[in-house]
Amino acid sequence: MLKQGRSERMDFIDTAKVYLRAGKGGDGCASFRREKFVPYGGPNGGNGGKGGDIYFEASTNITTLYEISRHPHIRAEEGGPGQSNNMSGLKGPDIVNYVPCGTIIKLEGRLAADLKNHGDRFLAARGGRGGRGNMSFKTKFNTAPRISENGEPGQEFTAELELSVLADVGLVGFPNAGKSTLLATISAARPKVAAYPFTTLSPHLGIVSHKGKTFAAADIPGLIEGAHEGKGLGDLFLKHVLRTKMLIHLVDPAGFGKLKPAESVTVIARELKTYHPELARKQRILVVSKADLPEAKKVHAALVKRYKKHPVFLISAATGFGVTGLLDYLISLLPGIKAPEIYKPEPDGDVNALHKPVKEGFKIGEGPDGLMEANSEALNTIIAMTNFSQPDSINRLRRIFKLIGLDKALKKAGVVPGDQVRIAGREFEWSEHQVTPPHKRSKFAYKYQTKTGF
Ligand SMILES: Nc1nc2c(ncn2[C@@H]2O[C@H](COP(=O)(O)OP(=O)(O)OP(=O)(O)O)[C@@H](O)[C@H]2O)c(=O)[nH]1
Ligand SMILES: [Mg+2]
Repeated sequence: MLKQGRSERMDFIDTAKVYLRAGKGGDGCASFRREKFVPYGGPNGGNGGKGGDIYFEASTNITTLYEISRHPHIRAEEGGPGQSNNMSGLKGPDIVNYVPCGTIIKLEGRLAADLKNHGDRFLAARGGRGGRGNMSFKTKFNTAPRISENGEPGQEFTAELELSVLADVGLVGFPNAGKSTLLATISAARPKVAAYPFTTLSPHLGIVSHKGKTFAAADIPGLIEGAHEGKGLGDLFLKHVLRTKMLIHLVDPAGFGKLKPAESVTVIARELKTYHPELARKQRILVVSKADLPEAKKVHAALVKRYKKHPVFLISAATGFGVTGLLDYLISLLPGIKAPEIYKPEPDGDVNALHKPVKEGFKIGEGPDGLMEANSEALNTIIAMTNFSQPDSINRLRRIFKLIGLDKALKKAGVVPGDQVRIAGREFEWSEHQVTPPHKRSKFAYKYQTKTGF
């Protein structure tokens, strides 16, 4: 229903900005086995389930980013909480977003993935791990831990998606040159064809099969002089031929407006070069279209004379004249040309690299209200995973602060016992009270017991 009345151009969306939030891990459970005739049943709180991940997957069934741009907030579900009886929580379901082949994904401004082929998958935001239940904190020395972790928060990113259609051959030229007619003749694609300029408003992809060989061809809206300044439909669509192996430049023997065919060739060449040097480097084949028109032969002969090094073809998509010859030439050339690497994903754009290891340093400084603050991604996680309702969890947190060197760093920054400090957004009163780890406490007791013969 909604589709009615929407223009072709509105449906073709080639950029989208989406906000991703992967699922938080489920909280761990702290419980003890209580059963008749089973004294000291021990801890039996299960771990929380992992939060849902968010993926992007390339699919040939999708041609635009329209759907995804309409739902820019993507959130995966939380993992289930752990339960008593040592039951783990359920895993939060993953979300897979399907995007067209040729979608580039930037995470926080860094190019993280280029999904080229059907089925290529990219993990864009990882769900948090489930918090540990008290069962997993049980040791020889601490057999009744009253500690459980909260689930780890899921990763959050702003992702920018950009579609750059993947084709082997790009069709370029002035409006009305016959680009769409040619694509419709050589492939099953059915772009709109009409006798007025700017019929095509968005790129079209067609798969061409010729003598057992297959390649993809892309038809883009017509270019005019000054396209790089936004004239006509501008050069917005040129990025869709950026990754092709070669270009077919269609020349209308009737020219375009006041421009003669030969002049139109230089104008298009200039527009391509202004947009991206890669387009000027690409092999370009000149093809005079509409061979059935009386002036076509003359125009073809003039271009052959002018561009001696280039092959110049004469075809008619309407009658089929010369089309086979052109396709023969294309399939002989294509295997020898490598597609240019325009987009190279940065290694640190990957989601795993964006997720800093826990040992990463922290920043210490005064906050806007004069309180001493310590911040880092790892601290955020540590605080979020601490269950502040359990005294033993708070003691564990103290030991972690000591272990990662936060104690020393705060002392160095001038914090004295009794001061308020803010760690990852949460306020604490700083004390140097040393907490003996339970295993050390118990070890001592154990040694003592063995020495005294208990
Ligand atoms: N006589 C003749 N007319 C043709 C031939 N190929 C295309 N045409 C006509 O030329 C006109 C424009 O064709 P399109 O294929 O829409 O041209 P286009 O280059 O895609 O145009 P835009 O999408 O506006 O950039 C249509 O009226 C076609 O019927 C041909 O080989 N011979
Ligand atoms: Mg067209």
